[in-house]
Amino acid sequence: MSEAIGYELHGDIAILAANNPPVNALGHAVRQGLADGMARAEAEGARAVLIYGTGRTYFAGADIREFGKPPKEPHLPELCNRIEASPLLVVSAIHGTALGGGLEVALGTHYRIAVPSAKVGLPEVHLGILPGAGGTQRLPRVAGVEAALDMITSGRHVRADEALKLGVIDRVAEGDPREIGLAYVRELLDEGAPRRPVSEMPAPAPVDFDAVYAAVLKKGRGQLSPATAVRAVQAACEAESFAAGLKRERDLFMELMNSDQREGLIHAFFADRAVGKLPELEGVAPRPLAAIGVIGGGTMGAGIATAALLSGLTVTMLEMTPEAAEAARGRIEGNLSGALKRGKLSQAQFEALTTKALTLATDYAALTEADLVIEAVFEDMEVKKQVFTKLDAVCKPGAVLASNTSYLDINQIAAVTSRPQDVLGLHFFSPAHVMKLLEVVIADQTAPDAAATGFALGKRLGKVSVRAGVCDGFIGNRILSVYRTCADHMILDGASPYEIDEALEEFGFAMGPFAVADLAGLDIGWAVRKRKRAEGLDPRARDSAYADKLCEAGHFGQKTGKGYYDYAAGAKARVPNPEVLPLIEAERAAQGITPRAFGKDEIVRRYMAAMVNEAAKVVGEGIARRPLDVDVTLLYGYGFPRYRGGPLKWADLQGLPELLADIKRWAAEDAYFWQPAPLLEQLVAEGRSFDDLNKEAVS
Ligand code: TC6
Repeated sequence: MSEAIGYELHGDIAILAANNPPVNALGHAVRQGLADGMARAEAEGARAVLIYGTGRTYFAGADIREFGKPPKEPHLPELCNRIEASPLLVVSAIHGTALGGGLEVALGTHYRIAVPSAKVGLPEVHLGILPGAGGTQRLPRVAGVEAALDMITSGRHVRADEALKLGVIDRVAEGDPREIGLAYVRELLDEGAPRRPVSEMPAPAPVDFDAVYAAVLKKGRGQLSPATAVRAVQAACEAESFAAGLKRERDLFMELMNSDQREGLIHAFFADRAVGKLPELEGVAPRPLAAIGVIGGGTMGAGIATAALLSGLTVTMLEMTPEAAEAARGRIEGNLSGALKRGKLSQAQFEALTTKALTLATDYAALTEADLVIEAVFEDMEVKKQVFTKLDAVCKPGAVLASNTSYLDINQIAAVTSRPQDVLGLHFFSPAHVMKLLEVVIADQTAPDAAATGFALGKRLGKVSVRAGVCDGFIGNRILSVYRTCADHMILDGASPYEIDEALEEFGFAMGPFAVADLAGLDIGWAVRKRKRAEGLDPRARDSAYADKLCEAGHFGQKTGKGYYDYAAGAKARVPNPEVLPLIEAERAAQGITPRAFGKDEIVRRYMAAMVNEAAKVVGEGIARRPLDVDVTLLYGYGFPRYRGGPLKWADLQGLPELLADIKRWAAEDAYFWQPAPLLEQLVAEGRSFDDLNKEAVS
């Protein structure tokens, strides 16, 4: 017997107890242990088998770390069939989560009991695959096609009460999984309940699978796994036998298993969990965090305050005037009423948050007791310096002082205080109570426990926190500014904003860069361009003024109804603004450029190469610690398609030598913009990948 599965004969009931922390993943030892345990129970004359998990959960799924490696027998599909075919009565007792292969094992058993807090689901589509151990064949037989399609294509976790209604589980009972499981098995034996293999249940009636397939494909924005899973469920209804349905499921599963999308999504899964693991902060305790201050109650400040209130922190909101403070309260209440409407907050909680937990102030003295203060004031170095000088004067010793700047130098800001060790950047993304990304920007003198406090705040607010170093734009905005510039160059050379948006939306971005610019407000880019010109552009840098003309005409994007697009018929019904192309043509003429055609592939390749090249510089300079930090930043803050894993995972999958060759080729037309990143050149020379760097950093 494998140690991963404990075996015990309790009277005439054999008990198989999974013991593979932390989540009882169904790795090789667990699968072998289950197969051996079934055989032993049958050989020792047991009448029934109970399967449950020790520790925090039933099986949370196949062991994802085994994906991409040669599979070892017993394979999960055969194991589920083996369990189901046993002449003994087999029962699962579920607590924690029964996910993916975990739920498939449970569906291979004849009866299922769960504790009320348990959740079940088939989340494989989030990993770029589909349930490949009979889940697409068994779930529709117990829950019906509609419910199975919903669970399998969404991957959502279903609570025990709903799972009971759907027929996925047979009973819900409070208690220890072993005890409730044993009692249930005893009851079933006593009443002479029959074995109940799901594979012997009748095939469910088909639905219009072509229509479902098309709808799911569209919703997935290029992600293949949910739509492919629809075809597997179709086989449950239409295949000539259960075995034929399983075969179809297997074929589709293998197709997805061998896809880049599977690699991308599994990379994203592990990157999510690795991003917060920073060796330099291991064992460093964060400072206490109960009361925070937010300076500036605009969209960003109000969003940060909302997130903090929702996490149970008390917030002092500082504004310049009582009127501005009241306006900030209005914004916060507006945000919170969204949570109220969605049922995430009760009316009583809403009132407590907006009265007791939130204090409005116009005097810095109100911040003396704050454990951490975040400023979200106007993006101007002099203004920020004034704020930090005042904070330095009033805040208690040890308070963490944070700036929400999106590109300014945190070292300069820290330098105006007498306590640079307490200063860091906390770069939120708007709307801050919704967007998951937080860049924790560590300045030269930031103390480890101040940094740890930044991460602790991120965790408390439910954010994905990425450590960033100081530079213009940190990780995300620095890379953004380069790929945006690449898009601007393509426009000068002949592409239209609409072609570029279309190509990138087909690539999988939620929105193309020009639609994003319209959403964010064209005035933001205009201000940055003015600042950069004032600082002095490198004479080799290409510049253009057509976008300024759009702003001069009062077109700032969605908020004014027009930008690159015209929004007269609503945000979703955007149409190209007819004023844009003539402005671009005039700019090309003024610069003596003869426009040429750009295909979608070239648009994507150049845009992505610019992104990857700058990302490699960001990693090479230590602004991001590992390639995966860049990937996570782009996934959570910039609408990068998760099924591609992030820009540096995408680059690995494309092949770094080919990408570098393209960059060098384009350098012949613009050597200033296309300067290859030293790290990219080094990796190509050494035959290594970005993921090799991730693995070295994690191991
Ligand atoms: C499948 O089953 C396919 C079947 C078809 C086969 C033919 N494997 O998330 P946490 C690790 S596909 C390996 O922080 P939580 C995780 O990396 C699978 N490792 O905890 C982390 O390790 P670290 C379908 C796994 O309490 C540690 O466990 N199943 C796996 O916030 C703790 O994880 C899923 O997709 C795994 N399957 O959430 C479920 N799962 O400490 C995926 C976790 O070294 N898992 N780890 O960083 C989850 O959704 C969550 O982990 C959770 C627990 C809800 C189970």
